[in-house]
Amino acid sequence: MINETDIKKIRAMALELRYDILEMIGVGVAGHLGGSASLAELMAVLYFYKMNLNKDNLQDPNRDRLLLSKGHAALIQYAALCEKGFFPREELKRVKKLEGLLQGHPDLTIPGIEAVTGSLGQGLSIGNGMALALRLDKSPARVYVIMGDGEQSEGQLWEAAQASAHYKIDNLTAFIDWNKIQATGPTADVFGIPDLDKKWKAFGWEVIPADGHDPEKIIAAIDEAEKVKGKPAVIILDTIKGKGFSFAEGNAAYHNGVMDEAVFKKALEELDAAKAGL
Ligand SMILES: Cc1ncc(C[n+]2csc(CCOP(=O)(O)OP(=O)(O)O)c2C)c(N)n1
Repeated sequence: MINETDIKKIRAMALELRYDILEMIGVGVAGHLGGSASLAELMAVLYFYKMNLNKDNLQDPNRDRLLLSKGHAALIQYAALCEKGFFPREELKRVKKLEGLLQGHPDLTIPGIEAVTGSLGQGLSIGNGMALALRLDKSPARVYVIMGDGEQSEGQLWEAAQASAHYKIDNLTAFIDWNKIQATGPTADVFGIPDLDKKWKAFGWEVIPADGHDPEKIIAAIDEAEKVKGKPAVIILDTIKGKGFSFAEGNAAYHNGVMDEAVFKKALEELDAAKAGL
């Protein structure tokens, strides 16, 4: 079982990742704050506690793989990869600049990125292929695929979900960032997928719900998912879009919004207050 000190470290890392997101977006430029911030705790758990992935094993066939199927939230993945030392911090200042390494969606030129994502609905298909290859190689590595709740409207995703069940893929853990808001408004209004848990169950998956902002609960859910054999497992993370920034929480305007000076300052102040309270 994870101890209190390690949990604190994960919480602290999730905060650092949120600072990094702010640094990348800056003032007066659109950036995916909401769907990045909702994943901070999960990313901190995966990259800094769970996954076998570091600077020295990036080419190791037995490394764990993470695919951010909701690729528009790349900033949170870039933050984690940067904190792991996969590229210099200066790159955070050059996000979405032609001369920079980090573009608007994950790209294979970035150390630690395993697939190009951004066209929603494709990550699970890619993950299935990787997981099957790893199984053939008798590798202990696991594949983690992170999807959005808005992304659940993509048909390809449900074909992939059936394939995972058919092939009894149990070396892959899928996540749904159930933050209930997509690009233009509440997911339920734009393209609702009611009974998400029942649908995944009906598709042959083990479904595990978890509080997506509680590192301890996330870890317990991942451990539970790993114990599932002979079928795939998905963790539905109950999250808040824009978590950590009061003005962005549950607010579709910050899906890909612009912060002015005042809002940016408020964002920093809120992170500072959270840090002081750790
Ligand atoms: C195939 C495809 N259709 C549409 C889009 C445009 N798009 C980008 S983000 C987004 C909403 C995604 O919502 P969700 O999966 O809930 O992500 P989150 O709210 O967690 O950021 C859409 C429709 C896309 N990237 N790919």
